[in-house]
Formats: sequence, C-alpha cells, structure tokens
Amino acid sequence: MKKPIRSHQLFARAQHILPGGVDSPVRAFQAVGGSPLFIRRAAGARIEDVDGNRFIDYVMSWGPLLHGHAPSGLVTAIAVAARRGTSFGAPCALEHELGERVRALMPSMERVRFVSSGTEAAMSAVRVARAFTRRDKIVKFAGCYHGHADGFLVKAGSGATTLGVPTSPGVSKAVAADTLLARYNDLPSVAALCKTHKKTIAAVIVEPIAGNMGVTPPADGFLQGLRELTARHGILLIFDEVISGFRASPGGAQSILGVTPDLTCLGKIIGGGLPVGAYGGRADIMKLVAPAGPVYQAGTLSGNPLAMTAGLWSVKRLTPGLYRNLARRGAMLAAGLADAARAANVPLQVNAHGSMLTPFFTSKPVRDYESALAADTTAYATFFGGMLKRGINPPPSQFEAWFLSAAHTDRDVEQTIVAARAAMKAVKRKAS
Ligand code: HOZ
Repeated sequence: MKKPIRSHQLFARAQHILPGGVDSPVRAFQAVGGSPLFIRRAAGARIEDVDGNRFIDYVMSWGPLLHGHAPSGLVTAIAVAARRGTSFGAPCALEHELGERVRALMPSMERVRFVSSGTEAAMSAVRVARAFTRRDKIVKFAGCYHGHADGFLVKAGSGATTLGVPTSPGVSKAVAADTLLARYNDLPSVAALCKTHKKTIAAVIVEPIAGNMGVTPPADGFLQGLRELTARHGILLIFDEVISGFRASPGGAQSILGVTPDLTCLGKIIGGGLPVGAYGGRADIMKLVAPAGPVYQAGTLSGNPLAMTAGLWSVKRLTPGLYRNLARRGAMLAAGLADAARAANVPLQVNAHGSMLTPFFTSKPVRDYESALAADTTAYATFFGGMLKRGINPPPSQFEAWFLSAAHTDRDVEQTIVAARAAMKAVKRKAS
C-alpha cells in the first residue's frame, strides 16, 4: 500500500470546513486510528483511494450495494433518467412502480411512503405509530440503531457506540423519557416494560437481524415472541430493515424469519445505494399519513426519479442465484476469518447471516449489546490496520457489519482470508 499522502492532505483541509473533517462520524477512522482514506472511484467489489491504492471493499456503502459498486446497467439507467430531470417535486410513475415491487416482495407493506433516508423512515414510522395508538412511548433495544432522530439516540449502536456517545447530548430529557430500553434477544426485558408501562407504549422498534452493534442474529423465538407480546398489548411492531431488507432475502428478514410486523422501515438498499428510504405497512395504519390522513410528513426529494430508477433497476435483479452466491461466499468468508483467528490463537466470534458478518474479538458469544461491548476494540483496530495494508477494506469499527455483493468473487474472498491470516498474527503479537 502506498502512503496515503493525498488522503492526509485532504483530511487536513476538510477539518477546516466539516466537523471532524467528515459528514458522518464512523468514516473518520477514530475507532481504528489513523486518518480516513479519501475515495476517488469504485467499481464492482473494489474501491480506489486518491493515492491510487485499491481495496476489496466490505463496507459497500454500509450495505446497500448488493450488486456491487456502480454496475454498468445501473449507471446507464441513472444517466438516462437524469437527462429527463433530476427532481420534479411532483408525482412520477416510477414511485408507484417501485412501491408495487416493494409490496410484491414484502407483502406486509400494504402501503409505502418513500423518503430520503433510513433516519427519516424510522422517525416517520414512529410518528404514525404514536398517532395510531394514541400513545407516546416507544421501546428500542440497546445497541440497535435506527438513524439519528432524537428519540433513537438512547443507547444507540453504530457510530454512536463507536464514538462512545451511545446516548447523545442534545436529546431533551422529555424525549429520552419516551424511549424505553430493552435487551436484544431478551423477551422478558420487553415483557417487563409492557407490564410497567401499560397502555402507554405505541411501538416496539427492532432490527430483526441486528447489524449496528455488529451482526447479531435474533435468537430462536425472539421475534415471534415480540410479535405475540406486542399484539397482546395493543403495541405496534416496527421492523427496521434498513440493513436486512432485500439483503437477508428478497422479502427481507421478515420473510425468512416468518414474522409479520405492522410497519417496516427501509433505507438506501431500495434505491440501489442512492439516498432513499421508505416506511410502510398495514393500510389501516398508513392511511393516517398526510395527505390521506392527518400525520404530517413530507419531502421534496422523496420519490425523486433518480433514486426510483436505481431502486427499480436493483430490485428487478434480486434472483435466487444472487442470494445463493452471496450466502455461499458469506459462509466462506466467515469460516476463513474464524480459521485465521484459530491459527493465530486469537479469541474470535464470527456472527454471520448470509452476506453480512462481524468478527468480534472476544471469546464469548455475542447475542446482545452487552456482549458486543465486551469485544476487544483495540484488537479490532490492529486487525483493521493489517487488512487495509494488505488491500482489504473492512468497516472502520468493531460495531458494524461487513457486506458482500454480487461483485465479490471466490478469489476476492480467498485473498481476504490470506490477508486475515497475516493480520491475525499481528493482533496476537501486539497482545503478547
Ligand atoms: N452509521 C452508518 C453505518 N451503520 C455509517 C454511515 C457512514 O459513515 O456513511
């Protein structure tokens, strides 16, 4: 790897205009040390920094790039759409075409509203849930991340945990008081809240396959139990499938795990990686959303033709073969990382679900936020540095997911495992 001199220069300059030199915290590399690489282009499974270093990418724009970076068909489709106009602020047919496709894949989304990000989707879903139930409180799980709206920044995963501010300053006490915390994979913790806060909880929001404390799959029966509990207490169940939607399967986690939520949130994955999100669900709930009903939510860029075009291109290509290959390569990578750690005598737990995985540097199983936090973040940082040096780009935080795409080949995965063997040895050397 060439010295990232140009990246350093750009980062230094960015500090004078962007807080911390970036527009989203995790990418600043604070959790892994050093300074971030500035990327000038990406194609397929590879990204290239401004100093000419090329990496096999496992960040994949944090998940949505199921078909890899910049597939040529997608780029052409966006270019054609852009020539017709980039934003209308008026309805276009692409919106209901994509909406119908989303519903066909996820039948629980009887009505869909497009927005511009997963954050917007989650905050809007909660607003509708509150209006529908006429209750104020929500239950979220420690370590789950639902974007950065105030009510979710209480023990939030992802960047909030990475930076050590899981509960952000700036969230008012009143807002925080309406967010109740439960433990992921721990139904009794939810049951206890339902009992204490009878008839005041509007919704339980959950990542059905948690990705933002690192990949943490649901324990058997956890989601089914949530479904029963919420139905019994008149509480709406919201699945945040910003990460798992279309990645876990064409119908998201809900289709493979067999649990139907009342509302679902989707993110950039339905826009083929462009800035987009959506929320939707039962028609009787969604009819409250303006202008059908009184719950206000709006956005000029919502349903914009570029994002809708990219989304249509992307969802039309969710073939069984795509998922078979993603799962096979995901399993290959997970096994390779585990072997590399064993060979170097480094304690590691690899949590995986299909094409997403997280290697946690700990000897104990990770099934919730507490056990995720027990992972050795210093070891992860050493491992990350070792991988980067060898041409592999993992996420710059222990508490994020690695993502594969259709563009990753068996050779890419093999190359990654070879790099992991060397990087694990460095972790061991540093620890002893
Ligand atoms: N919080 C995002 C991942 N779960 C990272 C966003 C970014 O830095 O782009």
